[in-house]
Amino acid sequence: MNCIFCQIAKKELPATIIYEDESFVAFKDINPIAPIHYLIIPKKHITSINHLELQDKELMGELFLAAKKIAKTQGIADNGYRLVFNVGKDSGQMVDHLHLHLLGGKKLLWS
Ligand code: DGP
Repeated sequence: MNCIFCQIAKKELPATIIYEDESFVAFKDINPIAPIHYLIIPKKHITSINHLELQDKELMGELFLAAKKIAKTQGIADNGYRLVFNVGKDSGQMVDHLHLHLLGGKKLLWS
């Protein structure tokens, strides 16, 4: 499978990794739209939210806990941040590996 986010998770492609644990990698988005813009991905390849299985339930809970931890360590937990999943073509999902956008560092407008 030729998945760029799997390759980033395996360190076969470069990225600025800011967090890693057994199940997830988080790295700077190559095209940031906020002062802080990270992508948090499961190391397991899942194409999108549409492709989740019941067995992924615990992993997805852990994904949100990782996001909370990263927001805290990056100093944006108190001011607030936005978590976004794009799902499918109408959302603009460009990379077919489930990823959670973590955005912060400024007041975010909804547009
Ligand atoms: P989405 O539209 O939700 O699929 O967002 C994918 C994001 O991934 C987009 O904001 C740009 C980012 N991106 C795409 N390719 C790369 C890459 O090779 N490296 C990094 N760091 N980010 C990437």
